[in-house]
Amino acid sequence: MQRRLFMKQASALAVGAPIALAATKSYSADKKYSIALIPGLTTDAFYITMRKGAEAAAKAVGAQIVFQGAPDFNPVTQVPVLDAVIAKKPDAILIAPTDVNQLIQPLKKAADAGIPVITVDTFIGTGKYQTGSGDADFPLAYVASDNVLGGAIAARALAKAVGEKGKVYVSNVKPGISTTDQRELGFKEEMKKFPNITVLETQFNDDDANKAASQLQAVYARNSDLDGVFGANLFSALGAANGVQQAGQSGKIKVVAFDAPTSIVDNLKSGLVDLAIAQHPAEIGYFGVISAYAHLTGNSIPTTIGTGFTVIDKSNVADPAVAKFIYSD
Ligand code: T6T
Repeated sequence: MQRRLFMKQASALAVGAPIALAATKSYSADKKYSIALIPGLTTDAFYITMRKGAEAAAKAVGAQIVFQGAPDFNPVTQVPVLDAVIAKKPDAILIAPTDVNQLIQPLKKAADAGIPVITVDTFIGTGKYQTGSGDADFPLAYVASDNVLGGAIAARALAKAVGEKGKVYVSNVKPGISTTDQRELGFKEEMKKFPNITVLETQFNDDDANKAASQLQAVYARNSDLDGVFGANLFSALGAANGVQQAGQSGKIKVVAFDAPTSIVDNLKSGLVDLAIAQHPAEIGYFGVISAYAHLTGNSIPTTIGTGFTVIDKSNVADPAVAKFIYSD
């Protein structure tokens, strides 16, 4: 049984230079801190799993998590949620911003109100915080997967699956999301090492799996020699895989998936999906809360915390050490 674990967490735990930051509020060991967690959207297994990790950390330090989000991955619906959270004056805000630019000013309001902000999963601006430059460096820390690396892992896996030649494309959400932009970037950079693979134009699905499925069929209709697709997040991958199945091309058009919802198990076993790159969302939630707590209790924290991946395929999906990284529903 082949087991491939990509664990970067310990080595990447303090990538950013630790900066001494004075906690904005007085603290006491007995205080029960209220930490808000605003996901990209509430119904996504990725954020549901992140919440579990956040709750586990909150329990360990005696804090309270307020989980509040929007029904879709969209700044237009996320900003009012953020405003409502700011009005409740939590001790800290953890947020997965749904756009690199559109969340800067809304989050600045939280920082100006003295509420520490930590971004989880996604970032605003360049993602380089506490640098003293730019308008988006005010969050204290960024806790996330290395998404460029994730895209490169996907490219290598897809290149191998298609025999290092042919036509592939990226099924992605929409431009302006730090995570999925970086995955596409990492994927395309790595694909340059495979000159016999043509990367077709990216298809953007607005986080809608049905749209991703239709797009797969449309790309296949235009390219009957399509060899593979990289689904750059949960809904992109799920939709692309469904599209492959609906087109009767299961196992012929190769699918590499980012994220690992429960449905991935059957899709890997049946051969519809070749490989899934599971992030560690529980770890992101856990270290997000621990970072907030550390800051609130007067400790300095690293500006960047990198979490790991587990690469799952048919050969290791039944291994409990691997299967534990399948997301919660
Ligand atoms: O891939 C995750 C997350 O990392 C990304 O920022 C948005 O999509 C997901 O939540 C999966 O749906």
